[in-house]
Amino acid sequence: MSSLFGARVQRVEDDRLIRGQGAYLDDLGEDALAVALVRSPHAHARITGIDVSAALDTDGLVAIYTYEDLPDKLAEPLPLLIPHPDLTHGRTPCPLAAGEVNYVGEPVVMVVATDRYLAEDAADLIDVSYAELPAVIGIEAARKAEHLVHADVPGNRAANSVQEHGDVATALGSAPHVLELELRIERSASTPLEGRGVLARWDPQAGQLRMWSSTQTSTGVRAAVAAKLDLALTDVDVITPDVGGGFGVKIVHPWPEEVLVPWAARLLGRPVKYTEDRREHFIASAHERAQLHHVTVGFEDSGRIRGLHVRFWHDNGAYVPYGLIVPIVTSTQLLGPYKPDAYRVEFDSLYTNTVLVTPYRGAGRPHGCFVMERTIDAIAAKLGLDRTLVRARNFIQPEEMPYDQGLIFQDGRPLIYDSGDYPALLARLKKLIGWDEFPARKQAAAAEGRRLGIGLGCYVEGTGVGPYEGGHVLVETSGKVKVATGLTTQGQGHQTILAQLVADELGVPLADVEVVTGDTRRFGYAVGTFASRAAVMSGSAVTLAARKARAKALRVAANALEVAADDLVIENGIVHVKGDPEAGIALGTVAVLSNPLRYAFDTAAAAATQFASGGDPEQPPVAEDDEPGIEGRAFFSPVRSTFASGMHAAIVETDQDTAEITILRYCVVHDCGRLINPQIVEGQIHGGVAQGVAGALYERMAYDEDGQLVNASFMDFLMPYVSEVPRRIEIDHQETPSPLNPLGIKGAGEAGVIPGAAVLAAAIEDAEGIPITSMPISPSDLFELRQEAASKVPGSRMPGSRMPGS
Ligand code: MCN
Repeated sequence: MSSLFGARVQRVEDDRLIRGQGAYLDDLGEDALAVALVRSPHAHARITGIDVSAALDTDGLVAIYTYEDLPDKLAEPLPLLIPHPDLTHGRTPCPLAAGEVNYVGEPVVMVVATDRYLAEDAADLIDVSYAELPAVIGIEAARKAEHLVHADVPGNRAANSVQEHGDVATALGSAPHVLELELRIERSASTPLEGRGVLARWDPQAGQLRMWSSTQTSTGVRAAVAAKLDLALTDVDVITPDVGGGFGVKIVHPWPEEVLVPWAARLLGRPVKYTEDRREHFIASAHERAQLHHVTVGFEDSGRIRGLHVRFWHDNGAYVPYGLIVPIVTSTQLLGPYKPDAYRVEFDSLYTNTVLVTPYRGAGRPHGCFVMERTIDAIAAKLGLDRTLVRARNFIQPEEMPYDQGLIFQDGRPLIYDSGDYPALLARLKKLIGWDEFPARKQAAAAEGRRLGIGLGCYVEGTGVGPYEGGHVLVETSGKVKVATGLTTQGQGHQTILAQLVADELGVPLADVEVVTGDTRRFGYAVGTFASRAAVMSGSAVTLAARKARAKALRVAANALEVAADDLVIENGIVHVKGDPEAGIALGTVAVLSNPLRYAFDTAAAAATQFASGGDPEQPPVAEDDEPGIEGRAFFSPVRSTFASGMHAAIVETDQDTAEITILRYCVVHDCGRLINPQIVEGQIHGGVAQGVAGALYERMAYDEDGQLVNASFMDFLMPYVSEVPRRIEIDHQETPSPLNPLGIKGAGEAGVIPGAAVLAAAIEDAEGIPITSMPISPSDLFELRQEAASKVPGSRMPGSRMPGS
């Protein structure tokens, strides 16, 4: 049997989904009551009264709840998921606002009715009165702190954090050249096609709760709900149905609705469901990315960096349920493949009266990559050197691996790169995009009056973050194999790749393996899907579990065939002596033999009879250290994250008149260790690049000064269509195995998005000759930059001011 590891296996999950046979949250619970939420229309206000009287006569109304109705535990602020010593002023929201609202969209009242329309009708009739308070919108306002988001948080500062390796002051002081840059990334968001949603059923006889949530962590939701509703873990099941994308936003657990809905279901004794609508997703889920960075870099004539000092400010929105993960990732992953002699990073995480900020695909890395790559481009420009040369002169070399960056990473462990070959990646990228040939192409285009530019961006990404993930593998007496892992799936293809791994280990056809994810009934211990960790964590765990099942199968078969287990192999679902496929036992029959009760009603049972033996009458039927069945259960817990890497390059054309930006080519070289399924990895890269391009050129959450999100719909928020994403994304893989897991793999799920802003800023800058320091950039932004640049050159004609056709 040829190995399925590394094979371009078609995704097994797609057929069902494409035929419309998927079951997403809103497809479930037709019998459920519906929830609508009255949300704050103000960015910052005190609640002075809630009058529900006008709503009470609404048809179908079942219940109305305000903060005052919540039992003690539910009335407390929701948990701070990831505390950090530097997070001195962590604030999390209550499920319903407790007297004050801190962003437009914050839930204030929950309405339950027989359907969503009626619930919305009743919600419209509820009169909440507010005394408005000054709103703090944007990083500058938060830093000035003329007004405070939380009265007890001075300076609006949730955290201040500093890391340093080497002596940056000395390094900068001794550097022949010093540059300073100010670099900004604006707000964006995950915007999965399916919003958040939760359904809960309470079984009063059993005293048990069953929930379905469109989440990235069913075990996290279960733990939070059990704690908040005072239930034993064993009395709560959380099932993740098909999920229409998450991209980070569905990891926060629990969302207010995730505790309110099961609480109401228990109280009312009826199933209750909440499905977020698109406007709610815009204003009341979570955003990411907004950061302002000040960089001071000192370097030599060669371009080698002596000292790098990055001071930045992170807009964390109104609350920090997710702790400091985003700015910590920026501060530590910013260095990418480079090794400055000394590095100091300091950030403030600041409260603003806007929706909270939690990780969105890339989680702080696109910002870090933008800062580092813009800095390297600025060094190259200052010294008149080729941009790839400056990069190469700063690379960590393959022989220096494992490389300790001297920082503490997001998992609290030392930031040590496990493996990678950055010079080789760069060589591949230059070849793929034709870097050395580009100047001639640019010149030829210029002769035709066209502006072309090329840019590149490099990153290193910590993936496969711990602490653990588990897997369970069970061989049925039919020979089919059931696999369960606790983490959830949102479209990454886990059913396929985990089946590939188990089929390889157990020697069964892929079609005989069925994988279940995100169902606490099937696997109760799990962390979740984020940080590009499923392949490394669950991939390794199910592999180890399958190896255990295999060892057991071989032992049972060896006993039945009266041969040594070492002489046996499993191929096509048959356990047989090496080189003798005719004389073997079907794996299903082995499963029958593994159970002294021989409890099976299929052909495997009949086949098993020929091996029947009474066993040793002096021994118990199941030995003390054994169990019936062919099963394996294992956990994988790596010592630290593994570091994937990659480099992207793009060629763009900017229109002289309209300032329209067109991507002519987009190339990716990528190293996520050994590839389980190159086709799936390429799909992940395509999706990531689409989101990277979106963040660079189109998507921007636009708050006005009162904290109203003015583009809270797909009419105004420019999510790119297929027409805006590069038609062809050219990909080349490099495989540098990780030594930190049994499969040698690294993660791939976020990589595509990371360098998008850096690459496109560089390419536009190259085309225009104007520094690009803030992303995203739209044609009108570019037009304004052209005018600004022209106004600084006395007597020059403003580029871009030429009328079309002139
Ligand atoms: N893979 C592989 N070989 C490797 C590495 C990965 O074949 N060496 C495969 C994996 O087996 C998996 C896929 O590539 O099928 C992504 O793997 P991994 O990097 O482990 O990432 P996760 O599965 O943990 O997914 C999380 C990641 C993140 S953090 C976000 S955000 C994101 C993303 O995945 N959200 C997504 N990709 C998404 N894709 C879809 N369709 N929807 C989302 O919400």
